[in-house]
Amino acid sequence: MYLSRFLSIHALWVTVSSVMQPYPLVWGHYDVCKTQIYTEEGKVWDYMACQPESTDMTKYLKVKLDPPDITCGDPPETFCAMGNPYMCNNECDASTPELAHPPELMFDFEGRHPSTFWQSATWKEYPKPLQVNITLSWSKTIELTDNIVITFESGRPDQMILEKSLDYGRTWQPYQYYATDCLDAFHMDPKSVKDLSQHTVLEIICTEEYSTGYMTNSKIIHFEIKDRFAFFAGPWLRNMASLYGQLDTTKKLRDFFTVTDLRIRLLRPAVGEIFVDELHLARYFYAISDIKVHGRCKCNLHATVCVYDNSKLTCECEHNTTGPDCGKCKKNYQGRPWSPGSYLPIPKGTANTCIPSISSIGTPPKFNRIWPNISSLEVSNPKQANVCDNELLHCQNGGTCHNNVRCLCPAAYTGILCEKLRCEEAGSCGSDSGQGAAPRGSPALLLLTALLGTASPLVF
Ligand SMILES: [Ca+2]
Repeated sequence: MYLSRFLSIHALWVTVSSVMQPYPLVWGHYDVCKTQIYTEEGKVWDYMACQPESTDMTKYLKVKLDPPDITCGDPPETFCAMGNPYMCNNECDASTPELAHPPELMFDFEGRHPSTFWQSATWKEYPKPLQVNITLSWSKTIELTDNIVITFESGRPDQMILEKSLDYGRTWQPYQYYATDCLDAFHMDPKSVKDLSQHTVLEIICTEEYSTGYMTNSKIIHFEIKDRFAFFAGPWLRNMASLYGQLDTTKKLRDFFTVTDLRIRLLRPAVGEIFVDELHLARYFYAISDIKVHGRCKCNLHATVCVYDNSKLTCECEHNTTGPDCGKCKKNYQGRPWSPGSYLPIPKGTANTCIPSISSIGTPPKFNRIWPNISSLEVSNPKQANVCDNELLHCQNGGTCHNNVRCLCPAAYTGILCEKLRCEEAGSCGSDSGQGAAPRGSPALLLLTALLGTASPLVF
């Protein structure tokens, strides 16, 4: 028995070792889903919350432009030089590689001189607006971990909206408005991220910081992820525990940094003067040399590896979970409802593993259909995780573990791990019985309070 258990653990360890990749602990812990620990019984698995490494997500996106034919060069056209708007004999020609500016040049390796860039057609149809949507799609939920940085080769646009989608592009919400004049363009008062606070961190603002006209030297637009993190983790992001605590307990905050798609809506090119120079419309266009998006696959703290296969990102789920985001329990592991892992308690978090579909006395019929009896479980699935083991999977409320496959509960309790009051199931608990279990998540809240110290509670 022990030998077979050891061998299966050893096999698992070899598998895990072969897929685990070492990387620096830039983002704290959560880089391992399980580890072996030594107990009196020998080696056993210790499960913990885990997440993939933060990485350059532009390698995995699909880009779409709207209108689709807005890229310059088909037919060839001339435009004015970036540095000198009165020198208007530069050429864009889609059929000549050296003169073409296709969208993929927004995501190639930058650092060479001159830059490579995508460029739109010029504003020759003025006064009809020159508007372009650039949609970046991952077909996968990702969590942003660093600023989105857009580097323009042309002047930065006079009006632009950065939008996000959480449902693969079906619906869109604004992330941030950018304008030379926020009031005029969007009827919004100009703000900077630095005007926000822990309480207003989710506010959608219009900023004039990145739209300072045609002749400015800076070509960069940010969407400030790190400044927003800093409201919780401090200016140098040293107190990541505090940020993780907030992400864990505040779904809205976590969702704010989660996207499946981004959309850059270019609404008006840089003009730099009050009036558009109608005699030189070839001065006006958009050109972007680089877009940076850093993030990680959202795997609900159940995976450290996210694979890119057939142009698709998928979490390699641990903890008996499955799905592209590890968002449900594997078949036959639905012994308790699926739950995401938790960052708390710091530093290892809580794995919230899925457990086999088997219950103690009073097994619901659906579980009976999956597991006709205990012996069939033991025979057909010798490698399955235990329901309880007195080491990591504790029976609660005084329950005792029987043969690792069921908790024997005291009379007042029921549930796979004796986690439920029997009277709760019957709906007959008195309001002052004094027996009620602590509210779910209360240890997490206590820890969070400790982590945040004197910080006032968040209101979203
Ligand atoms: Ca480039």
